[in-house]
Amino acid sequence: MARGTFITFEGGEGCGKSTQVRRLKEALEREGHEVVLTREPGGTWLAEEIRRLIKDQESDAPCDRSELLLFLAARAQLVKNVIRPALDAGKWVVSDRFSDSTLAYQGYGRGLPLGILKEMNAFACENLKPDLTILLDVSPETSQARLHAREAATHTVADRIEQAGDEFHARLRAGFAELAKAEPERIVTIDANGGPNEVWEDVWKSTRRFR
Ligand code: Z5A
Repeated sequence: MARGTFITFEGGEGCGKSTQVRRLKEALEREGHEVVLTREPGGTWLAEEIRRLIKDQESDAPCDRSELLLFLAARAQLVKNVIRPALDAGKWVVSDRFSDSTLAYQGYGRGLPLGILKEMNAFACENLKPDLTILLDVSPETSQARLHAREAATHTVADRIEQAGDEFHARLRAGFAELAKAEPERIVTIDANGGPNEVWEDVWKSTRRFR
């Protein structure tokens, strides 16, 4: 059986990944594909527990290195128990974030060394790489506006990582752009400042070569 197709979505806060991930799953299923949807950190019991520790921990919040190791532990579990088996069964896997987030957030954002992060990423996911990564790029203004609107609508507050300052988010955006420049075949950058339908048209087009 042919291996399935692995697509990941990446980008900064409020870029609209989750919205587009859901649309992609529905559209692929309408075409008759079997699709497994997942997110990082998360997607298994253990990885969801780790997600809670990373995002919501208020006292004794993880330091940069333990944060990295927690993300990698969650990824190793997700790859072994969910992503690999689905790909081996010929399914599509669509993930809301994957290993590029580690390079962008822990590398460009927190300043941990990229070379080591790449090796640790490869170790955690046994060298698995996405076939296609869709990078949704938004300006800081769009990101802020969407997050504020969501907080107001859902009566929630920004989590520990979202609260990192403007400089962190600027490094993050520049980091994602560098990653895309280094791997233009795999990483497709989409201007995601427009409305959901506009962004969706570009997302759908970018998957054409795999369908
Ligand atoms: N992280 C890391 O540091 N290292 C790693 O290795 C990994 C992750 C894997 C996960 O949090 C955090 O972990 C994340 C990175 C870090 N940092 N933070 N914080 P998460 O999963 O809770 O959050 P997120 O990945 O950043 O996603 P998000 O905040 O939920 O946003 P989103 O998925 O990009 O967007 P959305 O939910 O689709 O949309 C956000 C809002 O905008 C929502 O109200 C939508 O209705 C609205 N929206 C969406 N699209 C549009 C358009 N096109 N126009 C207008 N409004 C829109």
